[in-house]
Amino acid sequence: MESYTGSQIVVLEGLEAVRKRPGMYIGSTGTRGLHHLIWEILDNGIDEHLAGFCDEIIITLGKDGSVTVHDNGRGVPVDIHPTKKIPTVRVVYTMLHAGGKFGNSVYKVSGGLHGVGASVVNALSTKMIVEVRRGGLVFRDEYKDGGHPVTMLEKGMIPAVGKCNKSDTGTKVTFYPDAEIFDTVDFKSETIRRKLREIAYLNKGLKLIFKDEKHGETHTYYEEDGIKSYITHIIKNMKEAASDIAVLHDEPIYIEGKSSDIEVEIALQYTTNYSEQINSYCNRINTSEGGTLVTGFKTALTRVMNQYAKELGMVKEKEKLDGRDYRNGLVTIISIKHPDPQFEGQTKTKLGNSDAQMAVDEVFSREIQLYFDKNIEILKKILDNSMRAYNARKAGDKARNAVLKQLNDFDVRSKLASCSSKKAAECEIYIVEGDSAGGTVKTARNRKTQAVLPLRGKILNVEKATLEKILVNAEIKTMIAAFGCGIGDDFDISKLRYDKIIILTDADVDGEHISTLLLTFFYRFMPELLTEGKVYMGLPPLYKVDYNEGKKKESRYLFNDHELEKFRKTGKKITGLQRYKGLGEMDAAQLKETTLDPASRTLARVSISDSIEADRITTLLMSSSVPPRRAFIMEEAQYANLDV
Ligand code: 1YM
Repeated sequence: MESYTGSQIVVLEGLEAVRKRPGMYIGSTGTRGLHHLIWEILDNGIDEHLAGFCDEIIITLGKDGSVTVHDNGRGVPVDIHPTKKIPTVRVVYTMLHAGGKFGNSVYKVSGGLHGVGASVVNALSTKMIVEVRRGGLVFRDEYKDGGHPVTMLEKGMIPAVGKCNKSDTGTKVTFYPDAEIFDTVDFKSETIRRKLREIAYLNKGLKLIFKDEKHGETHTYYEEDGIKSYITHIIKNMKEAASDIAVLHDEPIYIEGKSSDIEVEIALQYTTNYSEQINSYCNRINTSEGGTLVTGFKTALTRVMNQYAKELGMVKEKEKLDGRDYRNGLVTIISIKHPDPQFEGQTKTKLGNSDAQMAVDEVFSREIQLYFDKNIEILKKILDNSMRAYNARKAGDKARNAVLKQLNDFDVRSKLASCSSKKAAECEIYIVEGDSAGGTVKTARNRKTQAVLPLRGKILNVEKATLEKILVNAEIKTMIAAFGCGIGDDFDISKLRYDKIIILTDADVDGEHISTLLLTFFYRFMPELLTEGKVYMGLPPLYKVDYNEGKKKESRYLFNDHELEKFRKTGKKITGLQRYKGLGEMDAAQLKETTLDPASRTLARVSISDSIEADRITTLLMSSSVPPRRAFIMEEAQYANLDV
């Protein structure tokens, strides 16, 4: 066996660092971090598609717990790397790369946790096999135990293991995640399917085949029309949720163009809905905090529409329509490809490049005018709709101002048990289902830092209602007043009085329904609460077991049936088992220990990880059937980034 070269030893030290602090590289060692391994390998295949060399990727979930990603691109180079002096493929799979920028592909992914590189996946796997087809030969490089090469080099090169057709090229990577690193190594088919669907929408012409051997199913994702079909998908979901929503024009409008080095793609369609929805992506990364690409779009739309409104004489001189009116009912996807994206903001999902603003503005205003000049009837319908929005807004402003004025201390004091500290950074608010549980929480809480707002009954379904209607609801009014940061267009997160908003409901269908309604309300009117990670779910335990540990009597809380099952397998002698039907069954001391005390409670942070998911939250789940709602809460808790 050839000995490692000097650089190879440094390499393994790098991968060892990944094993020591995996969270730093993949976010968490929970379900989310586990799936991140797939996205990481997949990203390289998608980069190859963006570079124009790959049109099919097969993802296989093996029965043996492995994942295989196979693309038909050029194949990772196997020649000797000019500076590292080992085969390039080994450099890619064993060396850490800052920011993941590697190779010369123009549009590399480099935001958030993306692009940490394939070597991180290798570091966190017990076994990894990379098979490259290139130049009529098949190469195979294998690693074990977190990136240690198994394949012996011959004259410094990876030996070919077979021949293939010269035109048959590609990269196939198989890995086995390390069960000692991850809390679970159980991949979720549903999560993979949802991600592949989004990738297909954002990469038209790329075929993604998911072979789910665990369930004996195959799914293919291919969207010839890319983001245009994405719009259709979103609107279909909206209609399922609220049957009275219609479109103003039959087909989504699709625009594409290039300005400098920036490729711009926009799809949009107007609906009769009240709200607007803009999903934006840069190099396929969901820029959920928006940024320059969204600003460019909004400015251009307002300018172009103002001009048309004036030319067509549809708006009187004294009426002052603004951007909000022109975006009323609008569903838009903006997707750009930028050679050097700068991601900013709290969650690194806000695009900062000013040239992106100019590119989107230029491409959109040029192309939309060409479109409207040919489709004047559609333009008129949109302008009519904007005019209606303007009139409703004027009427609504009056009503809203009246309601907001009423939000005085009396309203809040009647329901809210506030905390004495005025320092937002240390304060938390518990929104608790039911008056009786609310009462116990009030007794058990830390009065200095923990405020309690009990919710009586169900809050109204906010998806279909206008803001004016919603503001009539007493529970919601109290909540807005307690948060202190306004709502809708007036929302200002810097005024939020609490660092954490913690939803505490029973672990039953009603509880799930209430939390879904609350999350939907936040998502629609205070989305920053979610994007800034301010919202948490309290996770009260489902069981308390008393057991004997040798001669000592011990007790422990368990959160679900799975944990109980696991506990039973330990063979410990169980002397008592209590199942909590609801928060109301816990006494103040138990509630304090399990859900209030920061030292011992378990919270799940609620996040919106991708926009299809966000879209699913607001639309599908608000339909009248109960099962999909439950699915959301369960999944969200599972995805949650646990903060113990
Ligand atoms: C299943 C995962 O990694 N495909 C893949 C990776 C690369 C290439 C092609 C590639 C890139 C370039 C030139 C280039 C990578 N190559 C490198 C590096 N699929 C998967 N397919 N030739 C081939 O970017 O110039 C890193 S990734 F650095 F070696 F070029």
